[in-house]
Amino acid sequence: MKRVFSGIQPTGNLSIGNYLGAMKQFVEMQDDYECFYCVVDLHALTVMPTARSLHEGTLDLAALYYAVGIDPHKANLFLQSHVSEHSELSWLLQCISYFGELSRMTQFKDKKQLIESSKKGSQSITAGLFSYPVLMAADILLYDAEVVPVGQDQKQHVELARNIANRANQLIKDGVFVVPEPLIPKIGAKIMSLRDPSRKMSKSDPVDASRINMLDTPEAIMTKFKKAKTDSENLIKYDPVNKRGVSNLLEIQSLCTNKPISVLEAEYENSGYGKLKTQTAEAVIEFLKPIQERYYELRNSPEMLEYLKLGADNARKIARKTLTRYQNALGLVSRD
Ligand code: AQP
Repeated sequence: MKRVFSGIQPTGNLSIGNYLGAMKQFVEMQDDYECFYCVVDLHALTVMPTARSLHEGTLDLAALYYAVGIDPHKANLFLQSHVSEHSELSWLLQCISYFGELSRMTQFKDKKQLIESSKKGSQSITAGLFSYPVLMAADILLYDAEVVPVGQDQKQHVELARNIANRANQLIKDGVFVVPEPLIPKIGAKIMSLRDPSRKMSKSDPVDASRINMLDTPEAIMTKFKKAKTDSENLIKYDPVNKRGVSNLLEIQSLCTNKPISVLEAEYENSGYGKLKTQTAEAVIEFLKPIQERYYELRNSPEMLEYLKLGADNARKIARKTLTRYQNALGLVSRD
């Protein structure tokens, strides 16, 4: 079985964008791959969360993973900080990563710009925010993962992990790391903000109306979709370049109902945007209902903590082997 790794940071309210771009694939892959999925809590530290928001956000995200269908008997879900090999390998990889390549990461540039223009100012851009793609490379390479399911925005970071793996294979030891491939869905790879369809929907966007949170109430979902930004043409057509808002609604509805976009376009041929918005909201409400029910059952259950512990134990066995292999290749003297 091919091995898969992917993670999500507990940095806010998980949005339907995170689900459709990443988690949906995680669930679909469980039967055919050996899966390692992670709540990347160490990544969340890069934006200096409060202890309470990190703690609660980590458990919320773990419960959502299980609620969307991650089966603890098929996939290994764990908290990144429970497997200390992630931090250890990250340092070793930082020593073969270049300042220049990290400076070119568009996500760092975007976040830096956002922080600089906020009240916090440039003093709150941490070194961790800059180097976190190397920690992500360590996350992936530790598991010899061949496939990394992600949304479009993370493609560049997986490419960095590939470059680092190839560099280690050339400079340190041939074959020391498996070179991973990103897996990006054809539809849903970049769900856009409902308030500004030129921007990605993000769980940490300060404007709550810009996204559908996985735990939003039906009323909130309906209100957000009714106010979703579209255009003035009043023509329902899938054209993600010129009609980003309308295309975004069609993608969301298609993924939540399993109806192809071409079928939706035909159904809405003589309709206006009002109907598209209301029916997209209804489809999302219906789709999220069972997920929300399972989430509330699981969130404070003792089984969840047991599953996470089991996931971390399984993950650590593989992570330790890979780390030792790389330490030996580097020439670090073994303790044993
Ligand atoms: N809008 C999106 N559409 C499709 N996929 C998305 N992903 C994120 N936003 C969208 C995918 O979700 C996973 C979560 O990755 P992450 O937690 O590491 O953070 P991110 O990519 O930076 O996502 P966010 O929501 O924008 O988080 P914040 O606001 O904290 O930075 C990834 O696979 C990502 O591609």
